[in-house]
Amino acid sequence: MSAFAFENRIWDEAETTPRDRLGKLQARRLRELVARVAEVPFYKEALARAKVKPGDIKGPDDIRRLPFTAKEDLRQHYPLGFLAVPRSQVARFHGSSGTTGKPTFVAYTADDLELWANLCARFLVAGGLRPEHTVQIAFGYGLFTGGFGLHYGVEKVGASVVPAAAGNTPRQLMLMQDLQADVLVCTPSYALNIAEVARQQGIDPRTLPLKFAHFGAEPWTEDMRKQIEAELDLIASNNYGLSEVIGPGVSGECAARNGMHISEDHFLAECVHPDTLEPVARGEQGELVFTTLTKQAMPLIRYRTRDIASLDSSPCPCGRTGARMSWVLGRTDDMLIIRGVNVFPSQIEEALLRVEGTAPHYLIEVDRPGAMDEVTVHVEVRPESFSDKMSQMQVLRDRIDREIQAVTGIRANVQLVEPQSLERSVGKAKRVVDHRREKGLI
Ligand code: DLL
Repeated sequence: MSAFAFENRIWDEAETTPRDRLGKLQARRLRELVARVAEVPFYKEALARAKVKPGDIKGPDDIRRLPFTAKEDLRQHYPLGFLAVPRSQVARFHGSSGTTGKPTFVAYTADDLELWANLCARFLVAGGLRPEHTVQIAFGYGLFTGGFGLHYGVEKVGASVVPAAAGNTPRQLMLMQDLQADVLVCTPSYALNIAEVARQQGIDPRTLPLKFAHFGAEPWTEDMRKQIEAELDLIASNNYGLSEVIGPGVSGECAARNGMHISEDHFLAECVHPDTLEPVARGEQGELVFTTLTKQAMPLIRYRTRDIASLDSSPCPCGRTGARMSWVLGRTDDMLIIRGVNVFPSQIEEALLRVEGTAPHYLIEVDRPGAMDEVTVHVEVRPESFSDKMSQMQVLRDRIDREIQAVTGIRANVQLVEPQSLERSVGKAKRVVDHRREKGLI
């Protein structure tokens, strides 16, 4: 798709605030934020240690004087130690599922919910949503922020919602066809799952009524986008967010497709080296860090996302002035260190999608049977390319092997598996099984 394949519309004038004014607005909001969190025990202590008072904040760069907040800090103050308003002002809770079993809770006041709906409306409109659309939301509705966040965003724009929720794919197809949903909202991996189930039912996915899609909540790649757009014949946009910061609505793509505009009037973004925590040079990849400038119930200062991406604040032809973040390469906690080389699952995805005959379904298994790390990449073969002939499969395997080596620099053991043999997910896809972790080796 070329740039501006659909009309560029802007939801909120604030999205085009000139950058010098934006900087001043951020500084003022940052001062207010520091004053607001002064009674949150974690920040009270951290700000006292850093010897910073609200009046010390003169410009957005003064953010560097403030302390970081990590997921671990939220866990240590479980469940609601970061609440900055009286409990009676909380209108809703959400949470992110934790690997430890307990979620991390986030809270919203009524104003926070209103802001959230507006922020989702921003990226939805930037990605082509119009009031006349019918949007099928196939995200989980519950503690996960995907379902409710997008739901209220779509309603704010004035489009109609089909709150299908995640799962039951045959029913998704029925709803889509019977209600003529022309926009799909879910994870990119679930969109592929929907296309596959359609084919199994004898429906050509390209004949479904879908025209646009807004995907997010998991790392994916430009090649994956091409694949999904071709399979479902729609225009797919990427949007990003995380529950601790607000949920979806932190950033999203516009029609120019050159990164995801961050709503910088509400989230001050930094990109730091994950080890030194020093800012990386502009345009370099690093860990994204967000400060919630306006959130009331549970504001966070310098929250470390663990997401690796880069920032670009050069002008965008769409007129929005918010800096753009690149697509997320992956999370630092999903980064695999294989024989000393850093590898993100998204790089394996990129390599696989370059090879014709492979399906975009894969699972990376890592182990250390002896002294060395070993990586096995299980890759599904497309039904039309699957063959009993060893020689044909060997050629395919060799090509994948070469591509993985070219993209990541590591040798992997490639296992071709039959079509539809890997587990499908209805939400965030699980791409990695690391046996080294189970064995306590990492
Ligand atoms: O996934 C919020 C969300 C819902 C975003 C729906 C977009 C759409 P969490 O469950 O807290 O919140 O997970 C947040 O998901 O730190 C990233 O690692 C990843 N993530 C979210 N969006 C993207 C994206 C929601 N567009 C974590 N690309 C984040 C890559 C993403 N990764």
